[in-house]
Amino acid sequence: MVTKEQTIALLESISRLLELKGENPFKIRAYTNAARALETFSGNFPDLVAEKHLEELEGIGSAIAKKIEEFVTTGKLGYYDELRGSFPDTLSELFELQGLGAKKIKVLWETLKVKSIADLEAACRDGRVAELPGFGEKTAENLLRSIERRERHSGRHLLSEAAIMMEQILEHFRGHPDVSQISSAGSLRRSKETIGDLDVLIATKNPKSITEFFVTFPLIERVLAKGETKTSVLLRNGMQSDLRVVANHEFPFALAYFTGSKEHNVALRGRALRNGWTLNEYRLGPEPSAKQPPKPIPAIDTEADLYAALGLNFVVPELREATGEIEAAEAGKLPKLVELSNLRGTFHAHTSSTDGRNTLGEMAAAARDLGLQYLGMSDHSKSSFQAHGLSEEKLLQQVKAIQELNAGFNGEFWIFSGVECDILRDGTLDFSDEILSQLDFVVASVHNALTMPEKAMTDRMIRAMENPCVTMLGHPTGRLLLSREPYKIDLNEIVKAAAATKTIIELNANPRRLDMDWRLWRHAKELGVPCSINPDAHSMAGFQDLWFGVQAARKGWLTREDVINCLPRNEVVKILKRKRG
Ligand code: DGT
Ligand code: CA
Ligand code: CA
Ligand code: ZN
Repeated sequence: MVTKEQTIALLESISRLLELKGENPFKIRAYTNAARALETFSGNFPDLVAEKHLEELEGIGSAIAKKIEEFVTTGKLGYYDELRGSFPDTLSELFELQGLGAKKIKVLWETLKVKSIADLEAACRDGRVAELPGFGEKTAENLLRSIERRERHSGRHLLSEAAIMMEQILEHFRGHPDVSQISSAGSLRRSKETIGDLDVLIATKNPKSITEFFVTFPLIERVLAKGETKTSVLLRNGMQSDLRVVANHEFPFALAYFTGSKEHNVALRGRALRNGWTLNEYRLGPEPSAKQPPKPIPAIDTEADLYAALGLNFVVPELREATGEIEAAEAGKLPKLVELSNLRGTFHAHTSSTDGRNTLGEMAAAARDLGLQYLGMSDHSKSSFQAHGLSEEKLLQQVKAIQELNAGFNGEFWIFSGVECDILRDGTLDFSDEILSQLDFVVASVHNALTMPEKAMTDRMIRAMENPCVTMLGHPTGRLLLSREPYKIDLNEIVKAAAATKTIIELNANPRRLDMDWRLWRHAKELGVPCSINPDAHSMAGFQDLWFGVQAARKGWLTREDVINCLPRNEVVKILKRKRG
């Protein structure tokens, strides 16, 4: 069945193709508007289409409504296939490059016959791109850099984007009579911050029917390989997906094996061997070459049974990275990891007064609708002019507006007033202590002068943390996954300084950031540095990112006791105040 997300992807593809054709802007906008309208529609999508109510959504006209109906009822859209036919398939990969939109791609295609990234690289290198009107040498250089960056991260994708696509695949199989068990596996199931390919595992009595049905998934670009137990496909968004099909009794073994990580699997196999067993993706059996007779093998119906058979407590997929989880599972010392439902509130959100999309009231309502009891607002400070940072005056006005809103909540919800204050080049802050001390909390972040040498950058952040007004350090490394490297800093020193200055470190939940990285949290926890899982929300929908933050915290072995926004309001207040004496 065609889903809302697939329809949105289709509408967006159409608008890009129309732009490439040079169609009039109104027509192009009609498709992007329709995509936006579906994004915000929260009702039942199949019913909306079946009952012919599409046109009632603002932004969808009758022509597009008809196309959506055709796509949803037949799984195809003639108009789209025709449009696609007029361009080479490889042209779509150009859209993956930063700094290149449809207008420029159109020029490159029409004047230089550039139809792939390889063509573009050649045209940048031999100077043809620099000579094009509206391009120039600087643009050609930037494009080369984008191409290099893409190669460096080649084929990896953000967890958030992979997760959406996986939902679509699982949705495709929903209700299929031959599916006995189904699960995602691989790095996605482990909630890694970036994902190579999408691994799907299905247990069935009828592998043929499952494989045939998989290749009818509407978002497939090309089938790469189709076999009895494994099928690989390339999806339209450039991701690859591997489907493995097994028998029901093999499922727990295959699920553990294909979830990985490889290193975790190796450790499991080693433990099996000590009992005289061999473990692979299909079974746990006696090891023929074992010196002693194997121990009896218990019945295994689930992954948990498998861990139990190996003398281990169940290890959740997030922890299967071979960083000591096996030893902890053996000793019964795995931590009880934080869960999304443990969050009582959150910090770090922006409003339309700076670069956010919603008002203070709307952001508060969105946080409250998620069941949170408090929200810490932190718009940008004045030096972040590209993000429309607040002046002192505007900031104090916002503090007043927050007080008024709080008075109306009757204690059922609370907004903390704060700011995301720029850390200036020398480690001083963008606002004076006199201003900052009027706020409930301060997130201090680096937003400019990103290319300092490591020692200078580290000292800069440490100096900021030494200010008693600074409650927490925002996105400590500034990395943007798959697009911008972290600042050069000594994170161990930063974590040490956070402990010494009683500064909280943010786990920025934006799926492009997930900063500070999960690999450092155990160290931070040992030193007693608290974590705050912050959405860095720029719209009401931004609070949804908290899930990614929680998954990253879980990968970092954090429990609810390690995360300050699991505390009720009256207790979190004490933590916010503890540096200020
Ligand atoms: P990715 O796709 O690069 O983000 O990472 P994974 O972990 O999803 O890796 P992938 O897709 O190559 O393979 C899925 C899982 O299958 C992997 O986590 C562990 C298992 N696996 C794959 N190849 C091997 C192998 O050679 N040995 C062992 N022990 N396990 C393997
Ligand atoms: Ca994978
Ligand atoms: Ca794979
Ligand atoms: Zn920021």
